[in-house]
Amino acid sequence: MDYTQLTPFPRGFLWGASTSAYQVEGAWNEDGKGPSVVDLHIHRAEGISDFTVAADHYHRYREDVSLFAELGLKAYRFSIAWTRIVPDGDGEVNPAGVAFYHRLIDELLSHGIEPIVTLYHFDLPAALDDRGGWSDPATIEAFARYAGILFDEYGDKVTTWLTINEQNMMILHGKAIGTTGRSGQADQRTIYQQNHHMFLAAARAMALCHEVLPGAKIGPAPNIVSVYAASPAPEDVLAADDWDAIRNLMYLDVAVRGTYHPLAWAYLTERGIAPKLREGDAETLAAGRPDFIAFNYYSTQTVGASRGDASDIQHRGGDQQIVRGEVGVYRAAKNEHLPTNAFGWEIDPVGFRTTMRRLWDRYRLPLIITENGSGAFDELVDGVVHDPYRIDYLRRHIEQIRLAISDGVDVFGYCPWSAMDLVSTHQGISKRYGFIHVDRTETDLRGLERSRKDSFHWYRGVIAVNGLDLG
Ligand code: BGP
Repeated sequence: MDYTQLTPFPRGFLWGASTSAYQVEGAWNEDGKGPSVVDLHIHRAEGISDFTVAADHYHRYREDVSLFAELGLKAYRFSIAWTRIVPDGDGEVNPAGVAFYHRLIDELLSHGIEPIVTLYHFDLPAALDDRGGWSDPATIEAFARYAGILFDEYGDKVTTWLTINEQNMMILHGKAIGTTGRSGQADQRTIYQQNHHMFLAAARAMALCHEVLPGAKIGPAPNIVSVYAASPAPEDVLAADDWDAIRNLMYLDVAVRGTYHPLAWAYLTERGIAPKLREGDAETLAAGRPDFIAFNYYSTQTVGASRGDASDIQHRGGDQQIVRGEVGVYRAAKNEHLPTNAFGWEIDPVGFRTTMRRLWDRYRLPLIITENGSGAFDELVDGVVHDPYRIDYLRRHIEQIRLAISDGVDVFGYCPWSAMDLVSTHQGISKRYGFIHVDRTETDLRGLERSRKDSFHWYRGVIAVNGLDLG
């Protein structure tokens, strides 16, 4: 519906920005850090930057945080690398790694920026992967222990925590992201057993957080998008419901309600890939409850009824690694109403509003957006990046947050991807998202100098007036 008057952003709204450890830090094997599965990503395409140096944030975090302060960030959402804290996943704690995040968090707090910490963003310790990774229930114990170490170390400084970043994307696109480790791609039954173990690990972390840090808040951070039916044909609407349950709601229902979504469970059972539940699992899931829902949003998905053959399958933007569509479940469709970005991702600000409304409607938990953005090939001309396309994308999405707030949705923060340029999960450094340009190419590290893009100045203005004027 249209409004004659919009509700303003609440006071204290967390205007932020996001990164993840392996994409921004570099120093992948320094100061005792162990290797992670993404460091060793064995399926990375040729000619694409690895994560060894990334944006060198590990060495330049002071300069970066001072730029974040100049940008006016109220919050900075980043992840802690498990392998800096416990290099082999479940053994000795690495004091140098622990000290790094104390320095980073202290630096943020000294500038009045609230740290929002993701416990685990794709970078499972390779040593755990060697022992079976998420297939082995021992990894649940290792994660719970690691979470406890972080709560003990940083709990007096960090009050907002995220459990696992985009568990659903690791399950659906693990090979492209690089999270499947040395096993490459396991069979679906194994993958959904791993999924179940991650659910248990996240539930353990939530319960532990509430026990040891009563003043803190914690929630999951899946990638959630509205799923549209390709047409009003009832069969298409049904397929959209099914895919919504499998792609989105399974992850939130387990996190929020402690039980599997019935449609998602029916899918797993029908395919013979339902996880085995051990004694006590139901109680563990029920005991871990989030205080809010964090979610990442880039674009919506449009689906039709399966035709039962290969025509169900598409690749996002021609990207051979990202498969959409599943025979017998749904057909991937192109949404003719939506433009696409340089990487073939559909751009859908209104879908952002419907996503927020649906989440609020179903779960009634406060929402924070922990990623939103559009990858682009930026050009540095005379030391400046002019990025009107980024400003346009973000402006149109922020407008929709205000509309969702006017709809009655409780949204308390927005952390676009990404605070600064970093290495894309599987498409290199040339695919940029940041407000701050980092001078390097896929193969040439140049000076890694930082510079403010046009979007930096624009976002600074938005934050300064609490989103009242989007420029
Ligand atoms: C999300 C991840 C991020 C980031 C982002 C952009 O799935 O949580 O880590 O990479 O997507 O994706 P990409 O780097 O593939 O453009």
